[in-house]
Amino acid sequence: MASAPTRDDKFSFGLWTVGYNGTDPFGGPTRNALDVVHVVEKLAELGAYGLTFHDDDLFAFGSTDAQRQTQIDRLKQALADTGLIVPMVTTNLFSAPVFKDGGFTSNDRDVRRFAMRKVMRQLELGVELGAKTFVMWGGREGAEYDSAKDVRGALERYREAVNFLGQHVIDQGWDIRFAIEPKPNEPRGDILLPTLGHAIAFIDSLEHPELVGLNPEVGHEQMAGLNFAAGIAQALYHGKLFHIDLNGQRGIKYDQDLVFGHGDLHNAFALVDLLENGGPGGVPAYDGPRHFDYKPSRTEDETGVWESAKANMRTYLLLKERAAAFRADPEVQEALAAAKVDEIATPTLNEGETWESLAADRSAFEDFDANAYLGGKGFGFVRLQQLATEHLLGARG
Ligand code: ASC
Ligand code: MN
Ligand code: MN
Ligand code: MN
Repeated sequence: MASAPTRDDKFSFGLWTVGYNGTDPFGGPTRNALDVVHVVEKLAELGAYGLTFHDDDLFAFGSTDAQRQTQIDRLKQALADTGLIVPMVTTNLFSAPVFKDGGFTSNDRDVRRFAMRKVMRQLELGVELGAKTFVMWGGREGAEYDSAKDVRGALERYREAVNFLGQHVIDQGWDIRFAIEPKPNEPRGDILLPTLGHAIAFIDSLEHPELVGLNPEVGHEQMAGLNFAAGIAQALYHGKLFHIDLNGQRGIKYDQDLVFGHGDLHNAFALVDLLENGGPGGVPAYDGPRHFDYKPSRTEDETGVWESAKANMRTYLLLKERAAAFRADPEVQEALAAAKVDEIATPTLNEGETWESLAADRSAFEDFDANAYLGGKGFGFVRLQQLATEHLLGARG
């Protein structure tokens, strides 16, 4: 059975996650607010290593400079007392009324300039606290009505903002990178950069693409009906997995933000296997924070909040243990070989092959028996998936 989480596991939580008070579009809070110092102490006690936050999570929107500083000082003291770190920060450009049509892409230019200043302020605080990643979740960057938003214009303003902030980081010599977090919809009817693929194409268009990567969230890709583990594999392929938001989602519906694993458990298993064993030679493919962006259900009391925080970490560690057993099982290794999973690593062309040499290779076409595949040997993918399922269920080794 998986051991208790330690700081080496690099588990982090948003202040807004365990701090979620249960408010949803149909009802108000079901829990009292949690103080940041209490949250830091509890997370440290439970084995997490990091806390992340939006500016407005720590000091309410509209706080005076003095109120803001008081909260920053209280957080700093709690970090010093517990040894917790702040690996990532982000800005809230979605809650305040001023952002009703977005921040970087509001049709109102004054709002866009205000949004940039709000981000600059939080960026500076993040650097001061040692954060290495600055997440950009553009929740309100979108529209409900096609006639109301010039999408090309909005993308150009988004690009202008990210280019500007990247140059700011370069000019200041700061050691922090940006991570864009896609989401298809909610709270807007349609959000710009709705999936990992859209965001990767956008990042490629930036002035300093090396400064900008992705913060994929499990549920956000699954809200678009996409395979999260496959999306992470592509993010890794492009060198863009800068950060990750782990949680659970059950199908295409509102953003559930369930505990990690309380959604598509098979996909969570594949994800942990990829993160932990997917690097060259079976080493971890990702060494950044394992960040939980979930919401303790509004049915729970504060005890339930901490139980759910523990559940995220425990499920991750259990899946890590199950994935290691899966990789070590000789029958799995044999099934992987039979399924030719490794053969995808072999280039399709021979070294130095030209179109002439391929055209002259009779074994590739004229003498190749394509018809033998009808009734011929299968790949055994289903057997492999059943082995994965049995490991996931703890039924083997
Ligand atoms: C973020 C982030 C989200 C949203 C959401 C706010 O910064 O990663 O998914 O904000 O958690 O409710
Ligand atoms: Mn430059
Ligand atoms: Mn979410
Ligand atoms: Mn998120």
